[in-house]
Amino acid sequence: MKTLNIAVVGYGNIGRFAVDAVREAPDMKLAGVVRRAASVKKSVVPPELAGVRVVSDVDELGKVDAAILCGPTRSIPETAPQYLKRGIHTVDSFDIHGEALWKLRQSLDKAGKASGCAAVISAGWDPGSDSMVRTLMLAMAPRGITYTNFGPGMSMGHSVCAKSKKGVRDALSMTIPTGTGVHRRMVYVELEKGAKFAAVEKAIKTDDYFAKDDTRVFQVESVDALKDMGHGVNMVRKGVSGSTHNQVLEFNMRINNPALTAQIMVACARAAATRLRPGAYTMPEIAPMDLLPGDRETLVKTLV
Ligand code: NAP
Ligand code: API
Repeated sequence: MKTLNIAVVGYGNIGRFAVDAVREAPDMKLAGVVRRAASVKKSVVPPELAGVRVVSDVDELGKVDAAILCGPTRSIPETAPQYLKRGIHTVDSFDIHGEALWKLRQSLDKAGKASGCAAVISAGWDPGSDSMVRTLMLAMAPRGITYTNFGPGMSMGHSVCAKSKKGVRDALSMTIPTGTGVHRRMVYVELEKGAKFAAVEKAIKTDDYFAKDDTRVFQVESVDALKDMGHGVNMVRKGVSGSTHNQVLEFNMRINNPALTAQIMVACARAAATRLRPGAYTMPEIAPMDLLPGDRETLVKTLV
């Protein structure tokens, strides 16, 4: 089995768990961690990174097969092409569903084809593995309704978005399921000195991440005191196979959000570096076996 050299880009919640998942993968080696220059300069090296190369430019790491991009979703359209043009396959967990996700796929498809690389976009659990489950459910019961009910749990994407607003020191966005795929967002913010709560509340509620949901914002003394990175999903489809009604399909999980997201991104890095042709892919476009290490014939004999 070829050993893949993997770079983890951005050392936040997902980045930390990505380092762990790469270390546990039988076919991967951690080439190093790429951080913004200011973070490399400022930070004391955390004990788990002792002996790991932490750099601000991926070129310092030598040959890298794939980069796992763990920065904020909104940084991905600018960051991913920089890796693709260097001949490095990419994986991101871009989580703004719909048009924005589709546009990212269009632009990275061009960039990947130009440099002979694969980009797996929106790899995580939602979008990501949940998207694969939704696709499969649709094939199993083509007519019907699927409800995706999240949480209760911490959405990293919404928390990152809330934290990016001017005057916010830290933020936690909890997703509360109210049934039939509808959610309330409970957002807890710790403010910088002098920040105006009303302005922060407005900036959060009008952002695309929150605008369509019932969003309630609360000022708190300490976000850290409230934080629990557990999350989960209940997906249920009730529909029709052929002309037969009342087919009920259900998928449930309770998870540590960044640990699962990072593990899935690592599996997608394997597919990008060993299986996929140049271009951009979302997870439902990838054969599930391409996510696994090991020989295809053995997998067919033992898994199917
Ligand atoms: P985080 O803890 O804030 O970490 C992001 C890291 O990226 C930071 O620690 C920083 O690392 C780097 N960074 C910060 N600002 C940046 C910028 N403007 N440009 C480039 N890099 C920047 O965030 P997280 O909780 O790991 O979540 C990251 C993203 O994952 C979220 O935005 C979310 O959308 C996505 N996500 C997706 C799924 C899914 O299922 N699809 C699930 C969970 C999360 P350095 O200081 O080391 O540079
Ligand atoms: C939510 C769900 C899951 C988010 C999963 C992932 C994240 O709002 O809780 O950022 O944690 N859409 N995109």
